[in-house]
Amino acid sequence: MTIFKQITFAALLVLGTHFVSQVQAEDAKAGDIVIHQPWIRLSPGSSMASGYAALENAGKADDTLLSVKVDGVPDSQLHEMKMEGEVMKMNEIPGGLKLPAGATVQIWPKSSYHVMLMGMTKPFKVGDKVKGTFTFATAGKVEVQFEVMAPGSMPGMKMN
Ligand SMILES: [Cu+2]
Repeated sequence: MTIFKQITFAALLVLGTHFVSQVQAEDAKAGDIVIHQPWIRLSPGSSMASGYAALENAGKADDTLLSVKVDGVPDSQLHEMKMEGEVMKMNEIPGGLKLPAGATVQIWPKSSYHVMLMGMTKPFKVGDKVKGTFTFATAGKVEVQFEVMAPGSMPGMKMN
């Protein structure tokens, strides 16, 4: 196990305890899936950005996140970061992101997942509210509102 993986695992454990099962103002729900706090982090001087959320599967069956679309973003992919030798690489997750029953999967800067948002011609501004759609294999489609945040920033841990 690499140091990076150990740190990521520790971060997941810490973050995991902060999430509660309540639906909050900006959360969205589709079937048994709750999308907690969708937000977008801008990249400085770039036509790319990253999308984040915490996905809680409150059901008894596994589900899969198939895609995340964002208004004004021509191309988006679910990415996983991995160490390949000494180099950190990111790749599209084949077949989508698995959401085990009863678990919360973090698409978050300290996890290995993010939604890569590409090809924007009109950049978002900090504080924008941007519409998007999450599509799940079982739970179907759900509309969300992303909050746009500055490079390097992150929502406060206001989950509980
Ligand atoms: Cu990426």
